Amino acid sequence: MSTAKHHWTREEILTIYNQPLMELLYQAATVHRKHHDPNTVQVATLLSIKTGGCPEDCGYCPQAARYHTGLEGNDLMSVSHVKAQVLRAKASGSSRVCMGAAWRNIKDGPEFDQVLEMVRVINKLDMEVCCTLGMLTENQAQRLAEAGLYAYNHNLDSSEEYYKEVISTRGYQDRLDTIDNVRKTNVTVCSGGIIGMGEKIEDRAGMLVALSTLNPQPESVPINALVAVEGTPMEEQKPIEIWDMIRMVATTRIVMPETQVRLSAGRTEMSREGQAMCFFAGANSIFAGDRLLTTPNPDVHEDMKMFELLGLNPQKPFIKKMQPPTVEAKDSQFKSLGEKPKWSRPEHKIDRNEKAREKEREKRKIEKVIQSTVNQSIPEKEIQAADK
Ligand code: SAM
Ligand code: DTB
Ligand code: SF4
Repeated sequence: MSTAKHHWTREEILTIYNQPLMELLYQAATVHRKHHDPNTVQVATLLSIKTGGCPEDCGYCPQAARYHTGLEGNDLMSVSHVKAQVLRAKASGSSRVCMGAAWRNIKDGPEFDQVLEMVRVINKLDMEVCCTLGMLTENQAQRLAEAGLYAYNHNLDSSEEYYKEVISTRGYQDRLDTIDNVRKTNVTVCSGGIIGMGEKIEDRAGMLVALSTLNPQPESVPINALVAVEGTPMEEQKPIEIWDMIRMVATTRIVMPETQVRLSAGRTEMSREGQAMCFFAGANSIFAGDRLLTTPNPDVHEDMKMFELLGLNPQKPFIKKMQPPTVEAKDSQFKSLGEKPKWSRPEHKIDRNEKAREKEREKRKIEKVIQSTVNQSIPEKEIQAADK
């Protein structure tokens, strides 16, 4: 039975976040030791199973089709390719796999069936399976649960107020509705956010209020530092200071004592000493592998050296909750309903998102002009050749 407090206010969280660092670290490490083994850190692996071409306008995301990030997109991966990647990850010490798809939402049909098959295959390899596939309905969550999904990742990203400055194609409540649908099943909830998008400390606290007042609290909370990708609306954001990450991790640990706090995007910019302080402050998971979804991540051998240096052990799977059983497709109780989740489409304008979109349009125009010039020059060459 959880004893976590669920009625944190923004003021209380700000007081925790802003206290002298040594007090904050001591408090967070004390809470951490009460609920977790301080020398165990979960190693998880990200797999981008469908890359790029997303219709949403998330200002941080290199996979949004409307920004010009030069990213090479990919269709949905085959089940056998996923299996091979997962076997590699398992061999290098990973106990959890998170499959990400650049989708706004899940659509019932052959692609979702293929993802369900991936979940079955990975669960049978005795790895915790997590997916992040965008918005979903209750029936879709039930089908994922039946296939053996352990966790669903759906981030709140920031406070409700600042979310409006980041995304215009969906609202905060849409995110909460998806989390609610996941909660109706046995699948655990993974939800966190990003720091360094230009938000205030009050927004970080606001996000932690939204997460910690969920009942039950999310079993997993990823804390990402923005990876400012060229071409996205946030390309010019300055990197956060390590102190912000340490304070954010420590505060997350204090307000959500039982959750797995995941030190996620942004580790390439962090020193070993900085990461060690994050582990001391309560982070107990990393994403390993030289790529996150589309951006670089530290080398796995370097991470293992860091574990050795700090005396950390990789966490075994299913420590916090039992492995879910897998039901085969032919025995499924939850049939496809041909559904798509409903969402609010606020469509307010965000200046920096509009500017980045305009840049993409301009670049496309130029590319078209170049292409048509090249095309026009072909008959001219042919004429010259014929003239010889
Ligand atoms: N499309 C799905 C969705 O939005 O829920 C899943 C994939 S999405 C890439 C998963 C999460 O990655 C986002 O919610 C965001 O928190 C994080 N993310 C994406 N781009 C990032 C970036 N440039 N820096 C840090 N975190 C990022
Ligand atoms: C999360 O909060 N962070 C991970 C995982 N959940 C899916 C993704 C980070 C993505 C960073 C940008 C990229 O590599 O595309
Ligand atoms: Fe699409 Fe997810 Fe990226 Fe937003 S974060 S643009 S929903 S892939």
